[in-house]
Amino acid sequence: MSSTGDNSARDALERVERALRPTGITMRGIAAFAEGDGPLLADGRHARSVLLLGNIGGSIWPAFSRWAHIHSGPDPLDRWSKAVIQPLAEDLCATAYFPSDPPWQPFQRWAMMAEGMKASPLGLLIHPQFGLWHGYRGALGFADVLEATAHVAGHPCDGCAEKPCLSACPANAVSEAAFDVRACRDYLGEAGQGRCMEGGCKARNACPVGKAYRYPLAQLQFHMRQMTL
Ligand code: B12
Ligand code: SF4
Ligand code: SF4
Repeated sequence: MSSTGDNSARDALERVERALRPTGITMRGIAAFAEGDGPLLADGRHARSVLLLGNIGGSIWPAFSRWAHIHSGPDPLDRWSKAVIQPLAEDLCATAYFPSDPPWQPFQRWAMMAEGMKASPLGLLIHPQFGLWHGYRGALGFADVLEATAHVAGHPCDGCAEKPCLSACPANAVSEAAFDVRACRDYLGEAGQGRCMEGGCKARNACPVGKAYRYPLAQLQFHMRQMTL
């Protein structure tokens, strides 16, 4: 792939879009890096561009559920994401990164660079349209400079006077200062079984932004189960 505005760069992005369309994974912005600042590529160079790939609302759930129905084993969502994204990386001579693979790549930092989003009190990045209902399934690193994507306008939490996410957590794990992972986990292990485990994180559900993108119940329950494994 070549540099900004080139036909080959545009072709590559179109190929990614076409290949991902049946999966519900979407292109979630491009983070641009100065020479030497990007993550390492498979060939030892540093990436100049990272294309983030992820879900918006329940976009991946139909394709992933069909796949999971016939592929058993641990970490199904991570394995499905790799089955979709790795061949694409090879096809485009790009390097694939995955959010759960150690050492953790800074997906949230990349997403902030790519789309200008900021963190909510839950630690999750909040999007003005999709709210807290989006995530990342992988990313593709390129040696070339790709055209950066537009940033979102504003940070929804700034204009949210009541901040219902802060009071909705039965474990008091969510505060403006920090997200208390331990309090959340302890709660999920016992009292949370019938509550957050069944209907999804109460703090996330309480946020009024992007309600139309809330995950379907089966997906909410799946993510909660994965978090406690
Ligand atoms: C470790 C981890 C966790 C740990 C948190 C441990 C901890 N002490 O923070 C656990 C397992 C608890 C967790 C839980 C969840 N996580 Co998590 N997690 C990660 C992971 C793998 C690494 C995060 C990290 O430490 N990064 C540090 C460096 C490497 O990254 P960074 O971008 O420079 O740093 C940012 C984060 O540290 C962030 N941050 C700081 N404190 C917290 C606290 C929490 C809970 C989160 C989510 C982020 C966060 O702010 C930094 C500045 O940008 C990332 C994937 C990734 N590779 O980034 C997902 C990730 C952050 N998680 C994600 C999600 C969705 C969740 C859950 C909602 C999962 C679920 N059940 O549905 C819950 C959140 C629960 C809640 N009530 O809010 C998403 C966030 C998407 C978004 N919109 O921002 C990510 C990006 C994974 C993905 N596939 O998209 N997570
Ligand atoms: S409820 Fe308000 S403060 Fe909390 S995440 Fe949503 S917009 Fe931000
Ligand atoms: S999953 Fe439940 S306990 Fe954990 S932060 Fe969300 S509301 Fe609180």
